[in-house]
Amino acid sequence: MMPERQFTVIGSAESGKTTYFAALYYLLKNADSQYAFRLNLKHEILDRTYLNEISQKWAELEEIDHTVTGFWGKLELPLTDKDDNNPFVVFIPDLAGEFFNKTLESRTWEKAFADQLSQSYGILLFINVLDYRHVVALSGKPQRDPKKVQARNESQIVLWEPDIQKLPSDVVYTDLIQQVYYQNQSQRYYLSIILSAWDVIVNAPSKREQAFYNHPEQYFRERFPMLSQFLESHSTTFHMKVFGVSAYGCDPTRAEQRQQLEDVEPFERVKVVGPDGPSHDITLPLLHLLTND
Ligand SMILES: Nc1nc2c(ncn2[C@@H]2O[C@H](COP(=O)(O)OP(=O)(O)OP(=O)(O)O)[C@@H](O)[C@H]2O)c(=O)[nH]1
Ligand SMILES: [Mg+2]
Repeated sequence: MMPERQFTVIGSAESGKTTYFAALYYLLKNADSQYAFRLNLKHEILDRTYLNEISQKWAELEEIDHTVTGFWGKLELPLTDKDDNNPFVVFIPDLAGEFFNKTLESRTWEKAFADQLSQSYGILLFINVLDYRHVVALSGKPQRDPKKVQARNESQIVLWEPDIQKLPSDVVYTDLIQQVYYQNQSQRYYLSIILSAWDVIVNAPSKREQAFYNHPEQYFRERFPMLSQFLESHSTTFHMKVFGVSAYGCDPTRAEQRQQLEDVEPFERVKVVGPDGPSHDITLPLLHLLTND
């Protein structure tokens, strides 16, 4: 039997999960020797339909549809190291982001996900920088009478709602990671944090924001102070690396940016900024989980 490795993917809706896998599969399939490992073509994948469909869209710089709720995308990647030694298969399920919504309210996962998590020792955590929501200051006491609330200052009072699309990003992701921790306390995880749509940072209107481009870990510490502290104080459980990843290499909604990329080799479109600086290597977040360095 071929050795298998299970990884888990965590990320709210639109966090860049499917786009990353689309680019990863396309590039591994068409790679020469750019990466530390390659697709093992001798191994039959049961079902390539999903991977082929999303990777074709990525290659044509098309946006990929929102993953349908209830769907567990099959990502079965048979890999080997460069010399064709040590073949193994990586399983990474791609899920619709809504899957994570109800965990905030119920603080439980479906059994299939809990099982996946307990079998994994690697987690890919996706955060879309386009979708960052700041922590909101809670000023004033919550009022019972909604009319009085309106009279005081509507915008100051934020009522609690367990909605993953509205809560501050730091709160949402801290809650998700804490649940991973409390349900699997004896486990050790290699954790790659993927800050997706990283091209947005280099094109940001403020110089201060642009300066984060070569320092994704700094961005993460500044924008996710609560999660950073939690991970730091649980560093025996979570062995973390942060990557700024532009899987498209541009904003796919901007025609002029897409046009600029049309003549660029697919390998070179991708931009990944990791602890060792900028590169085009889409496999780096996966490599962190595989090599356990
Ligand atoms: N600018 C930019 N946008 C990106 C990039 N990668 C993804 N996006 C955008 O981010 C959004 C979400 O991408 P998906 O890959 O579909 O996200 P997902 O996590 O699979 O989302 P769900 O399937 O809804 O859970 C889309 O609008 C993409 O166009 C990138 O490299 N750059
Ligand atoms: Mg998706």
